[in-house]
Amino acid sequence: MKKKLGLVYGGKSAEHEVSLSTATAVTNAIDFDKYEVIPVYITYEGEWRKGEPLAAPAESIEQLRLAREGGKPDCIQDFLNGNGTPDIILPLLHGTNGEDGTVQGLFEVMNIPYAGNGVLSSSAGMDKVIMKQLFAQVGLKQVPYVHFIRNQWNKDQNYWIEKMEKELTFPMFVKPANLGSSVGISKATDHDSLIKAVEFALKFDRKIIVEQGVTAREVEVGILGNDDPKCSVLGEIKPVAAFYDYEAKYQDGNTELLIPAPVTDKVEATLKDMAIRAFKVLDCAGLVRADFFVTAQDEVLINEINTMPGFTPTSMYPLLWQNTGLSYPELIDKLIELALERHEEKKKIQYTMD
Ligand code: G1L
Repeated sequence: MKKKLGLVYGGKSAEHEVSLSTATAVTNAIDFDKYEVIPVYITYEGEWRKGEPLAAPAESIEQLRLAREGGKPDCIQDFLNGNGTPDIILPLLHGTNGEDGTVQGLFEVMNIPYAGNGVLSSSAGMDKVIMKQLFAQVGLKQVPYVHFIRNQWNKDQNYWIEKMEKELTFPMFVKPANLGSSVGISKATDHDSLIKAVEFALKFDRKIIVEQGVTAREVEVGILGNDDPKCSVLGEIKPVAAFYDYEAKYQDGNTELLIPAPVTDKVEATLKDMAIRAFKVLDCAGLVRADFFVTAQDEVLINEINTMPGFTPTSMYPLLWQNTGLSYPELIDKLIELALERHEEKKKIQYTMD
């Protein structure tokens, strides 16, 4: 019997289209002799539509944008009733309800194995402040930052401005704490732009983080595994043009990837050790991409970890593993294997005293 593999993609998110391309790429890498691939499309409105099993890889993203007729609406109900429930799920979703742990919680309740991070690491990884507090707990070096909530800002704006200007130096990066993407982020270069940046970020979240800007190289590593995770080779993101702001940075063509990243053996060892500690302190599972700053003095600072990294064959995470000797199809197989392994582990847990 082939295993029924559910691909859950789309979603109520700005990254809906990215999710569709990712799902298309994944269908092109899956072994159809081994798996029956079931597409589950979540519309922009949040409606779940489960399609018929795919006979072959999707030829375009449009094929995966399931119409209501093709898929039944509200298939969450179908899932819960056990009609054609997948044996294992790949959640290819971004942002709210995708990588914040809520959809992972649904799969937990349904007792279906799923690839990637669980509820705790997904939600902790979505909140930049919580993530940094956990990093600090295990002594990971990071850039200085200040954080507060809307209510605190409204009560005493001057206190917070003074605190930021005392503890941090310009430029500063002002960010909503809870967003996966770069919406609401801006750079503050002086007192006035700092206030504007905070007011702007507060439109997108009630919790704000203000980070000190650093002049450093950006180096990333892929981590793969469950209880004994392993690191990939390192990759560096090099901005090509002089413009190095948040909008421009991740647009196609504005950066160049260097794999492996040209760093010393010592930097590489330090970075990998920090990456594993970060993975463990958030209790991650399956995969994580960990992002670092490496200064001109070879100081290594952790920036953040991404529990749902970009995942097309040309994204950093799959490229890092390809350069480590694991092809894209092999990587997907490994993530499925890790999901099943973790599910088996969970089954061993005793929930009652008798
Ligand atoms: F389930 C996997 F394979 F672990 C997995 C799930 C999701 C890997 C990578 C991703 N990433 C994404 O879904 C995305 C954030 C690129 C979609 Cl928008």
